Amino acid sequence: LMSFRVLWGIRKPFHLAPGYFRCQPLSGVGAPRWNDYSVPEEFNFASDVLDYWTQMEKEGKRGPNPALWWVNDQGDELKWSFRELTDLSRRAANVFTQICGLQQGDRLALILPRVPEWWLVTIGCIRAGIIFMPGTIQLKAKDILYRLQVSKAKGIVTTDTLASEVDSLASECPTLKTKLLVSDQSHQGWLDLRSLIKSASPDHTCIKSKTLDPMAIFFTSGTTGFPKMAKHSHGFALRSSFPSSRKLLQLKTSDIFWCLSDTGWILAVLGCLLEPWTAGATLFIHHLPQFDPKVVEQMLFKYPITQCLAVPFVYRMILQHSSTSLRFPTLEHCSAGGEALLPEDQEQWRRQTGLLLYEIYGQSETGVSCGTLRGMKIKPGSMGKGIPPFDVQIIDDKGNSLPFNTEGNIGIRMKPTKPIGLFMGYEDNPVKTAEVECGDFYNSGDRATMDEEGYIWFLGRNDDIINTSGYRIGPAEVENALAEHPAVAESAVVSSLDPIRREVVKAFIVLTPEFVSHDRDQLTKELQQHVKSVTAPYKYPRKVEFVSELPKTVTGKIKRSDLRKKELGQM
Ligand code: BCO
Repeated sequence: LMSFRVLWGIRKPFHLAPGYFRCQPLSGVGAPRWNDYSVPEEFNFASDVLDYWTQMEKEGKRGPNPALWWVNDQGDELKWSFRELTDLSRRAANVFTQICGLQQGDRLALILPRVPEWWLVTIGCIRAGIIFMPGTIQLKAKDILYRLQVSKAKGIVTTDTLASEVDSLASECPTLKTKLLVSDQSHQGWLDLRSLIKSASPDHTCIKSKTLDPMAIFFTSGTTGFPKMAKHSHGFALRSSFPSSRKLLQLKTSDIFWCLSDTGWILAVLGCLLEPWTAGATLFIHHLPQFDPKVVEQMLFKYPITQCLAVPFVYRMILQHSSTSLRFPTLEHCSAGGEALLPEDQEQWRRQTGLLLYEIYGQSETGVSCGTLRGMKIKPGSMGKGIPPFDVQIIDDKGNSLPFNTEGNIGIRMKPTKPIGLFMGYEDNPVKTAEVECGDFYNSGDRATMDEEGYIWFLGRNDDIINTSGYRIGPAEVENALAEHPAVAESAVVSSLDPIRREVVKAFIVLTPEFVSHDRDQLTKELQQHVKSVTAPYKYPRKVEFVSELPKTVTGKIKRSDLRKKELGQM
């Protein structure tokens, strides 16, 4: 097999296909066959992709735009070229291995807001083979404790807002050896990542990672229990180079791409790292500690951003809060993912901005598995088609492909060969991994239909998982948080329709006798605040209903499905 480095050496990064990712005709019809790509045995995004662009810059073959263009509310701006990124991320890799003693295969929890160091840590980890585990800055002590313990993390990188929380639980994490801080202040017991990077050597030899070696772990919520660890290989990063993936956004070196995902999600690794930099484009980032649609709008007017990727809620909020024209001077292409896009939002965006809004779909287990490719006909309400090498089918509960226009689960073929980009499994959890295997398919648990043209129409979930504003929330996570409050005898948490957020978390609560006579509005606020304080605040119930009892089965199990169907207008 030709090495990926040689491949990049041909200096045609936008035309990788010929003879390399071989697409064989399927039964003579000329369509690319699923999972029929030659894959190099070794791949490393840092050395094979970023260092390629660094070389292009050195040879004057890339253009003047930076690789990273970062801004904040205070008017600070930072621009890093690929050359600087390479230099700094090599230093970061040396910090991890030489100063922290981390080794290939060790796990590092990464809980940072949108600060430039997030990119140095992710790339430094990729260079050193350290498995990074992104987490949202909204995580609270218990969430972090769980993550550190279950992953046996050797290190954590975070900011001073979470340093004390981590200190309060570090004694319960015997594997945790290294605490790295990104801050202007020093904190006892923590290493100062910025100054270590500054003084570290820029000479680092990138590991020769196998394409199927682990690269990252994403925590993802399930119907029961605590979040699972979806593990991805370096091949996940390789998938962004596949011609089929490149068709999605069709980024060029001259593009300035803004992905608004929080750094804790797989969407950030895709949209704020792999997609733009595979194309040699500029990644634009606003620090945006608090989401504000006005700020997003201002940025789209002020900076020469050409492409934007965000959850549908972000576009909806821009439309709702804007009183002026939304004809952005340089914006050409907009994509939405993380939750279903409403046709009315799509239409309003088109009317106000003159731009189409393209939908993408995926999960922490899959990355982007479906989408409307740039330039492809948009069918409002459909999230587009499966993106090779994924063979996306609608399947029944036994893993049989269903006929067109028949409701079933969204499945991705994983047998006889697992396609590059699909997760490796839930770490240390063969039972949960087996649960999502359905015949020859990975079963996403998302319900949909497929029409005769291969467009997929999302219908929702038939389990208790809540998807709100692009967050996937397991009801048990919220119920456990509520249970810690003395007012809560028991609770059931479900998804509920909402005019602004489309779906929100709703808690049905049975009060303990002492609290039955308390003011309900006051209690609602107190319980919401309580959830925000014990777990990541995005999970808090935006709706609360106090009930005298919860619907139960004869064996005493709470029937969440009855409540959910009622809330979603399905009964
Ligand atoms: O609404 P409230 O103000 O009452 O509460 C908000 C926050 O104010 C609050 N909060 C945040 N940090 C806090 C805090 N409270 C106390 N302490 C803190 N440290 O908690 C609530 C959080 O809700 P939110 O995050 O939804 O807030 P907001 O401002 O409405 O944000 C809107 C979005 C759209 C920016 C946000 O919802 C978001 O980022 N959503 C996207 C998530 C995402 O990226 N999903 C992609 C997942 S990956 C995937 O789908 C695969 C695709 C291939």
